[in-house]
Amino acid sequence: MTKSAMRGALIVLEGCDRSGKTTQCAKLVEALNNMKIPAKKISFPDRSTPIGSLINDYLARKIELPDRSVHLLFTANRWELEPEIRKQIEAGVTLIVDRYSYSGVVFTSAKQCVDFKWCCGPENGLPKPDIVMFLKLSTGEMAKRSGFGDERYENIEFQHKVDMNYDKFKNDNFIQVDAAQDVSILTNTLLEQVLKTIDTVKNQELDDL
Ligand code: DGP
Ligand code: NA
Ligand code: NA
Repeated sequence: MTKSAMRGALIVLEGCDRSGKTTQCAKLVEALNNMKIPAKKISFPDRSTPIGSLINDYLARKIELPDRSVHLLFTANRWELEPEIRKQIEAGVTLIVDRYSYSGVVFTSAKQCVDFKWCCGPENGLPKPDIVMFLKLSTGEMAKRSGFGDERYENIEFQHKVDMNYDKFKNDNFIQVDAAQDVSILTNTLLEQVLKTIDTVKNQELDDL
């Protein structure tokens, strides 16, 4: 049986806090929709679900949870949306995702005593992104942007560990982009990759992590 419709692409933006992911995700969806390409934005953690609400309380320091337990909540939050992700992709919608499994692994394993490999386990079987665009912010730029809020993880020292952990993911569908560029130049750079990816994968199966 051949599918007549072409699938959408699963595009993920990753990076440290303050790297501009949220802004760029919104701009990409807007640009694609202006070109009449169906596209939607998804953000992880999705704080609107019951699990997301627990994650929000944890990040806001309202509750304490063991590191592995909260790790599994973040992962469960992605699994909550897994059916919807597959449905949208199959329906031809390109998803621009603000953080994904890579955040899960780099943030938790930046904590002491939680092993990188252990962190990857529960992500297995989630839809694999067709491309991951890593918004790289230099140490100096990160300090300049700083102005972190009160949420857990929002400090330079922890973000440096996160940044170093991202290095472990460098492979062929993980591309690094300079996040310090001018906002609209950065959007154009990312959009070019997105359009290329949409075209490349339209007749391919979606992989699993
Ligand atoms: P954001 O809403 O993108 O600002 O993310 C909230 C914070 O949670 C941010 O510091 C990154 C962190 N984070 C995102 N995803 C995960 C995850 O899966 N696991 C852990 N431990 N932290 C995550
Ligand atoms: Na944040
Ligand atoms: Na965000």
